[in-house]
Amino acid sequence: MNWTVHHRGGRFRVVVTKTLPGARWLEVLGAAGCEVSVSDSRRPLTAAEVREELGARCDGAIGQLTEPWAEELFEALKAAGGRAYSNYAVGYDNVKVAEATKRGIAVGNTPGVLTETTAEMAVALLFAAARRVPESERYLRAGKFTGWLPDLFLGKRLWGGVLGLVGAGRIGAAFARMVAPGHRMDVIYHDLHRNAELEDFIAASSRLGGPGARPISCRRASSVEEVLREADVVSLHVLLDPSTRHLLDASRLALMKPDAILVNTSRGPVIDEAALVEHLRKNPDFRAGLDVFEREPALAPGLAELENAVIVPHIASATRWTREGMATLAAANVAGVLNGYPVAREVNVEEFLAGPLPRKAPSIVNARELSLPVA
Ligand code: 8YV
Repeated sequence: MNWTVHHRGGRFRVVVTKTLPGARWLEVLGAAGCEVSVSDSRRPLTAAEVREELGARCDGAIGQLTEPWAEELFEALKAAGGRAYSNYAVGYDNVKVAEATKRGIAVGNTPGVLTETTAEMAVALLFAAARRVPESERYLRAGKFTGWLPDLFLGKRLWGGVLGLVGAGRIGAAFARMVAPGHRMDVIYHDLHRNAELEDFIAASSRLGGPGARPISCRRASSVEEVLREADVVSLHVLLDPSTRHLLDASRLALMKPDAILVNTSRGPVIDEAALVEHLRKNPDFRAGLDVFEREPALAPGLAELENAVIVPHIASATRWTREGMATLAAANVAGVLNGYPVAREVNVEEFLAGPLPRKAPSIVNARELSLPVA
């Protein structure tokens, strides 16, 4: 593994543990007076490797979901003079924010820029699973298609069904907006908070109708179990914490319709993956579309052999625009904190990425705890 240094001689020193897409993020850091040390490693770095590069002098770091940003690394960053860290992700279950806060280190993430992109992957997984796209493609490529048949790869009709969300935040709501009106699906969601905006959107879409379109509804369920029982499609959009680890275990999977479709673009450990493999084996009409896995990059034994599972390698946010945008937001978080810019209350990412960068840190999750100025 090599580290490449950009903008040598800058006032600040920033360590970036993976080469990020695009050029803007490096421009942002350069303009903010940062010398940037970037790893070219294609495998996850160990804490020891990151610590070594932080060295004796480091003001900020941009890291990845695959790295444990906890006591050891924040202690090393603090000892090197560090004040800012940004995850290259919206989720930050790999970060012990309290350990950073304790040491006066700001923690950034990259919300907004991956909302629709991630929802699009949930849509892709849903339709691939419902209409058995990867399975039938494998059959075709294997030369098994010897003639049209009336019952070849019968799938599941989504039109008029019930769309279930576990978690109706930014990404969950975007997914529902993309699917429910066009396929005239009723929405049932479980979330700690009511999503009135989503409810209003579905009500307005229902009124718009269209030729022969049935009215559609959106209802907040009082429990996850209610969503699982009623929905034809269940898409997971929760963050990972102790309350959501193995949220879908064997007993909750058993509540779902035998031909339901389960989509997961959130975090792998939200599903007990071994239990899901068992459930998929026992219920051949049940389907799963998975972007994330419990022990990435490993898959639960048997999962890869199951035809009723559609699996992709954690790429839900992987469009060029989004990944370049994530890099710019992460860079702006670190550059903003180091330069003493205020933290944005909310950022319009389209505007933030298109124009000259506002002199703000776009998303710092412990801004209040650190009493950083907010604008
Ligand atoms: C990325 C993600 O795949 O943002 C997140 O929380 O899971 C995805 O956008 C990942 O973070 C890349 O590091």
